[in-house]
Amino acid sequence: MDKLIITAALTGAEVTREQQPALPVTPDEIARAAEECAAAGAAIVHVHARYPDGTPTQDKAIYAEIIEKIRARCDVIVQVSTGGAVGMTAAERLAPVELRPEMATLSMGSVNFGDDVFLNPPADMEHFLHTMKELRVKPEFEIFDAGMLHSLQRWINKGVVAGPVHVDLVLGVPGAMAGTPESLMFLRSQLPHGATWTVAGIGAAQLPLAAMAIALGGHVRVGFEDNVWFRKGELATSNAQLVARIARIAREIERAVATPGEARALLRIES
Ligand code: KMH
Ligand code: ZN
Repeated sequence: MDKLIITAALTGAEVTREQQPALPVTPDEIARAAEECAAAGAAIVHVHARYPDGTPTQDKAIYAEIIEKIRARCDVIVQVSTGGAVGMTAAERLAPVELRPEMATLSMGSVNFGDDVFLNPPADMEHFLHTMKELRVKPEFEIFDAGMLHSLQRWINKGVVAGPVHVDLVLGVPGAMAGTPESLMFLRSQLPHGATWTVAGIGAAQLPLAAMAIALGGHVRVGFEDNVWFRKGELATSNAQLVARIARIAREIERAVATPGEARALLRIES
C-alpha cells in the first residue's frame, strides 16, 4: 500500500470563530496552523483565504501572503481552493491559481450545499481545467456526488484531462452524497483507472470514513473546513490535533504516513 497522504483543510469558507474558536483566519494564523499540521503528519494543506473580519475571499494578494508565510515556516504542499464560497464568480474563484501553487481544487459539478447551491457549470469547469493545465497546477477533483465521477470520466475520455487523476471524495455535505461507508465503497468502485483518492468526511463522518480510507489504501483529509469536533460534544483544539489522530491510527495499523516529498511523487507533482 502507498504511504498515507494526509491533507489538512485548515479554514474553509463557511466555518466561523463562533463555531470553532481556534479557526485560523489571518495569513499568520493559517501559516502557523499549516506548520503545526505538517509537524503532525500532513503533507498537503488545503487553503481558503479570509478577510480580517472572517469573510471568505479569493483575493490573490491574501493568498500570496498565505503561501509565502507557509513556505517560510515549513515544507508542505499548498493546495488553494477554487471552490471559494457559494455565490462567487468563476473569475474570482480562479484568481489564486494564477499564483501557480502546487495544487488547486476543482469541483466536478453543481450540487446543493446546505441551504445554497454550489454552481459549477461545465463551461466554467473546462475553463478551470485549461487554466490549471496551462499553469501546471495539479488539480484535485472534488467529488460531492456520484455523477461528478462520471463527469470527470467524460473529461478524461475527451482528452481534456490527462490521468492518472487525484480525487477528493467529499461525503456528508447536506444536499450531496451521504457520509456513509456505502457511499465510499460505491464511489471507490467508480474511480477512473489509476486514480488516487482521498476522503473528506463532513462532521461526524470524518473519523469513520478516514479510518476506512486508511485501511483501503486511500488518503485522508481532515480539518476545520469539514469538521470542528474532536469527538461528540468536544471541540477540537486545533487542526493539528485532528491530523495527529489520523497519523496515530495509520501508524497503529502499520500504514506509514507520507512526507510532502513522498506525496509529490505519489501524486506526480512536478516541483
Ligand atoms: N466552500 C465550498 C462552497 C473547494 O475548496 O474547492 C466549496 C469548497 C470546495 O470549499
Ligand atoms: Zn475548500
